[in-house]
Amino acid sequence: MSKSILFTGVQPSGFLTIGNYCGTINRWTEFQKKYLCFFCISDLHALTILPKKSKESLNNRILDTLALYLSCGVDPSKSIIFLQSNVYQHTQLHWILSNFSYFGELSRMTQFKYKVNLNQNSPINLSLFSYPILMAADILLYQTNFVPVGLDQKQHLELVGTIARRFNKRYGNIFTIPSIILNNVGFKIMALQNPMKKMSKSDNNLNNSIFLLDSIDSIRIKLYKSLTDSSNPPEVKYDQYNKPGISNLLVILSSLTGKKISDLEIEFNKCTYQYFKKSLLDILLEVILKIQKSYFFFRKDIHYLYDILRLGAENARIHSEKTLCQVQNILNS
Ligand code: AQP
Repeated sequence: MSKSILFTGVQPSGFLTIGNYCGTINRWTEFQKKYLCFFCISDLHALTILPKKSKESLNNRILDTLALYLSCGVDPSKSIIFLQSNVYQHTQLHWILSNFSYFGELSRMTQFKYKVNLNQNSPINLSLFSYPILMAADILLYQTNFVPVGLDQKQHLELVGTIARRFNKRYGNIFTIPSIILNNVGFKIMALQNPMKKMSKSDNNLNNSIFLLDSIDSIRIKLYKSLTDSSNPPEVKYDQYNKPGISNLLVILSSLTGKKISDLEIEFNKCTYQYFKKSLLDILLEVILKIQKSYFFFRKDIHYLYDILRLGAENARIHSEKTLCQVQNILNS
């Protein structure tokens, strides 16, 4: 029996954060054993917020992201790793699907509204608005069964299902309807200085995010400076509304160790925040330094990285072309 298909990706819009890691990347090796996985580097998506950056800088970010995929355990001999812009079928299907996507539903996307709000003084790119349609093309081209994402992408995924159903209703069962995989813990890691908002790789305040490539000192400083609360005595307890900072740190620790939050609350009962942060720092460094060790090994070998992208694109084109042909045939008939 052939394996189910899983599609996932990251935009090379900055260095990956522990938000990206806890939200989805930490399970990629597990998925790789079960499914035929497509790991995309979504450079076209990154253009929605990087239009002014030079090509070289985007290029470097692509290679950084690829080397991070490898150091997080993605294996090019088992999975298909590719660059979105190398597979033209994505933009082609994007345009076709635009005809099955409504202005109203795109206007309701909270991430779009959030990003518009962040950039109030700049013009809004059309690409930022139609981002979920390109995401629909990415996923539907591969007849994907499963898409692991963090909570911020859940609404987009639901829209992908809506677009696919709309198309199928008119033309028959062309697209597989994908199911979302959401981690039980870590699906929304919050910013360290402002735990009411999501940790993001493109956040202008670097102290809000721990990056997988941060130095030990930087991780230590960011973690120690992270916002907690003034409970007296200190209380390491999950309470998202009254103690968002400590709750966020508990979620990160739970995600990295696999321990339940309720067990961590008992373990750190009556401990100072300083002690709690030190324990989290030890675990964080253990995870991140292991990733960094192989990252620097892979990142040096540019030829190897380009070979992976070349082979990955060839494979991705073969798979995606089948669906695109089917769609084009049905539209032209
Ligand atoms: N803070 C987060 N907590 C949990 N999961 C997260 N993800 C992102 N941030 C968090 C998940 O990581 C995957 C890759 O994200 P993306 O590159 O597609 O873009 P994003 O969701 O917009 O992530 P960022 O880091 O916030 O990027 P920028 O700053 O460029 O917008 C996705 O599965 C996402 O859910």
